[in-house]
Amino acid sequence: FGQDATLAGFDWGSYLEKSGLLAAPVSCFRHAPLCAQWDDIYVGLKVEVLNTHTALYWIATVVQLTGYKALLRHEGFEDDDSHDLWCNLGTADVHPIGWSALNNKLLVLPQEFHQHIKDWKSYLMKRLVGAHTLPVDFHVKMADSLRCPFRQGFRVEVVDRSQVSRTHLAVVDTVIGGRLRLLYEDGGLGPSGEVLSDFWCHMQSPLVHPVGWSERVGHSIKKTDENVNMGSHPAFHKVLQNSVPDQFKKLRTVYMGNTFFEEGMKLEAVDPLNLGNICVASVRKVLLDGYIMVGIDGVEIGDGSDWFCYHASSHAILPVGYCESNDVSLTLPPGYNHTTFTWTKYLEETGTLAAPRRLFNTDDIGHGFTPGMKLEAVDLMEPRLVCVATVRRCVGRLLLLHFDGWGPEFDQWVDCQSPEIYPVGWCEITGYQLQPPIGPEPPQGQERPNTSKKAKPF
Ligand code: MLZ
Repeated sequence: FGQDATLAGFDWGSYLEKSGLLAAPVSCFRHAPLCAQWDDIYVGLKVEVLNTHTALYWIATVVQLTGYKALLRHEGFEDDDSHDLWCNLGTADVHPIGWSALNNKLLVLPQEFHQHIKDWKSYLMKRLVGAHTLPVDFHVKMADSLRCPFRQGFRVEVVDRSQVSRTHLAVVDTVIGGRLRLLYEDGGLGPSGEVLSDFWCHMQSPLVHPVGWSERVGHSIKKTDENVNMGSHPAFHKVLQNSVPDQFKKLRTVYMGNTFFEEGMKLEAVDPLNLGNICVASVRKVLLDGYIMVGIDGVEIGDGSDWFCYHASSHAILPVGYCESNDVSLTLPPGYNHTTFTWTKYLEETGTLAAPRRLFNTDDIGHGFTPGMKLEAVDLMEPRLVCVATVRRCVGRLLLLHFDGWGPEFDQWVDCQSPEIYPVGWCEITGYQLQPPIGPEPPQGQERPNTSKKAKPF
């Protein structure tokens, strides 16, 4: 029966069986294909599935679900799990019961059963009456949710990976599963035409914006160096087309009124260059449309080039005291230590105010992730890579992700609604390459060392 597991490279099914861990359900990932439909997908459903060896269809029951992958048991095997087969519901030739009949395909009893099921028509009837099956529009919905408003040649503004405080114009080169490969307009080409500087992000990433955004909100943007000619790259052969706000995710509108964030106010923020650290930070500048520039206390270079833009609704900025009340180790400015640091003293010493708690988006939204769940997650420091990962902690709407096989210094805090995390099986559906774990898993339960070492930007 079924598909060749090696075709997909890394095999989630046997990996999870070995670790005994669960995958986060598709319904946890709001931006993921079929998220809204996933309530209709559960253990016990019966489907018609193609046997790729015989090119015939037969009935199977979903006996386990991990992300998009279902473990199927063909009708007739009853309690015998020896022929169970993992298949990706997003890619496999699986259909609701009744589909074969409607589409003039044959449902054929596999050879193995000819012996012990004599009257298979009445056997099937008995098994199928009242059975639950896939929604009829399952594949239509799947195709709908894979549509993407971006294609090669679209221009966007995106964070400049060489200087995170500014954006830069870039052109979409490739789109895979809603993830964009962006080429900076003056990124440069190497001797054999290879791109010297690119950036990957999901189209709903907070790092990417329509053309004109930086000017509108007052964010700094790098001027494109006209001397660098990208013309020989295929993405630049297209008639370039400016992206528009409609193509992007709407952020919640924040009323800035007269008690919004103010320059100098203190907060806690995820360090954009060290995503495993939540640091003592300051509002450095207030832009328009609810955006602020944030600097990490004590490690700023001083010229503003390492400030980072966060929207007021971002999960990555947190009120003073958030780490302490959630038992997360706050990364302190150099020269401070955990035995003596208190926010009250620090605010007094620095003559500053804490940003008011109500300005932050810390709504607990009941996301459904729990520690130990597996998923496919972007390594945001090398955002081309989608990796095998595990939820290590859940704190409010934040998830601490661990990349399987990598040390805890690679762990990253992300929002539970981040568009850069995907259910198990997403890469297989979209054709994105999945980075398997490297080496043996390090022992569980290690605490992340609280270093302030800066990782290289992205
Ligand atoms: N070049 C990097 C790759 C790290 C990717 C880790 N992904 C979880 C390194 O080897 O450090």
